[in-house]
Amino acid sequence: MKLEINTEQLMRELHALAAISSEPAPVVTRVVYSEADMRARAYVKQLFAAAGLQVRDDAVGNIFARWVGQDAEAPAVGTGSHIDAIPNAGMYDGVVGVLGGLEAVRALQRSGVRPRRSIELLVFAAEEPTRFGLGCPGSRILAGTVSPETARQWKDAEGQSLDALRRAAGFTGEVKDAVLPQNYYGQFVELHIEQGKFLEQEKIPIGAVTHIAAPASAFITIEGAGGHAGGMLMPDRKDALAAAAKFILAVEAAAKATDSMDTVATVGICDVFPGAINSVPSRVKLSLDVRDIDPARRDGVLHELAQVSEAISKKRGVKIHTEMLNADAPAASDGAILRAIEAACQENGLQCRRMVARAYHDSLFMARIAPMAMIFIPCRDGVSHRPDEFASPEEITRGVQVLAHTLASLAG
Ligand code: HGY
Ligand code: MN
Ligand code: MN
Repeated sequence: MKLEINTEQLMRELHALAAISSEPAPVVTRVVYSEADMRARAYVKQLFAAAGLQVRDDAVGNIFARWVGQDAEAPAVGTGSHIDAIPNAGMYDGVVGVLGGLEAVRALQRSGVRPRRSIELLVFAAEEPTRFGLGCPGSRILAGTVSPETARQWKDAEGQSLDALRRAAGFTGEVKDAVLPQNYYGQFVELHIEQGKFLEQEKIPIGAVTHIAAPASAFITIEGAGGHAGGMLMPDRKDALAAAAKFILAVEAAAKATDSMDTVATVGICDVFPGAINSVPSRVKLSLDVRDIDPARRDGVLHELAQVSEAISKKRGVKIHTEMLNADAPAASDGAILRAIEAACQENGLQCRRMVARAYHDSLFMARIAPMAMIFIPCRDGVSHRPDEFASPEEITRGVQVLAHTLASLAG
């Protein structure tokens, strides 16, 4: 089945969406429930409606756009990704899976096929941890991996709850009704840029993702004693930033010390109080992000860092408090979907390699309620979460081609 992908239209839509941002181009920033996010949602929803899809929002802002199949009652085949973007991001992360998913559906519609099962395009409420410190709030909720009560109380840096923010954004209804029943989807497939260098280095156009690394994240607060940068003698100091520096280097060392390249750890946030040039820092708030496809190895790093905190606290007389945000299990893709992706590559004469997803994705949580797999396309130099993030129209088109064929074979 040869499918015509309308690359021009898809690229026009990608660039139009990229222009909807709370930062001037070429930066893309779209934090969930922000004004830019709401404009982006309106933009994609009118595209879905124009494609004749049945569109609905759930109580937290997950968007569902359904192409009803011949057997409307059968579990749908799901695809999709996210349109939220962290501060100072690029225009492809997540969006390729949403607008690419739409173009895959339109290509199937144009080819005249009518799938036996419905194909549903999903835009997750948010994939990025920017707002609540926790990634994938939307898919966590719809996959039922968190109690609706807990989710409603997730707070942002200003102390606004998810419940208040979602209502202010116009999402009504009960959060508990956003939880999907177990057999809602028969399968879920997500198209995404790799956000790594493997495919580009190997000159391979398509990745079939076998595992999604499991993230664990935390906030670490280090409380010391402030004082005058001139008057406070060194032996009298409990410098919270100097203690944080020791901890940050220990994070890097602990990730490097495991026997695997699959272990990664990052301190991405370092808020210093009072942050004055002539004042000894009294408090520092750090973020911690540790990932691995092997949860035991990842938890070993967390355990080691807990011991490091103890030692720093004793030696330097500072208090260190760790607030774990999440420690999720990794996800393994479904063999049958991987084979469908590989068959689609074969049909299109495209080389395909099985690989690991080192960034997490909403598919990590979709795996809790349906067989899941992901399709990766290369991105230049593996760059992502930066305005110079780039995937070429050809690479995106190949990804959409494979996704469309995979959806068609899964939806019968
Ligand atoms: O952090 C991640 O892995 C994802 O891009 N939010
Ligand atoms: Mn991202
Ligand atoms: Mn993403």
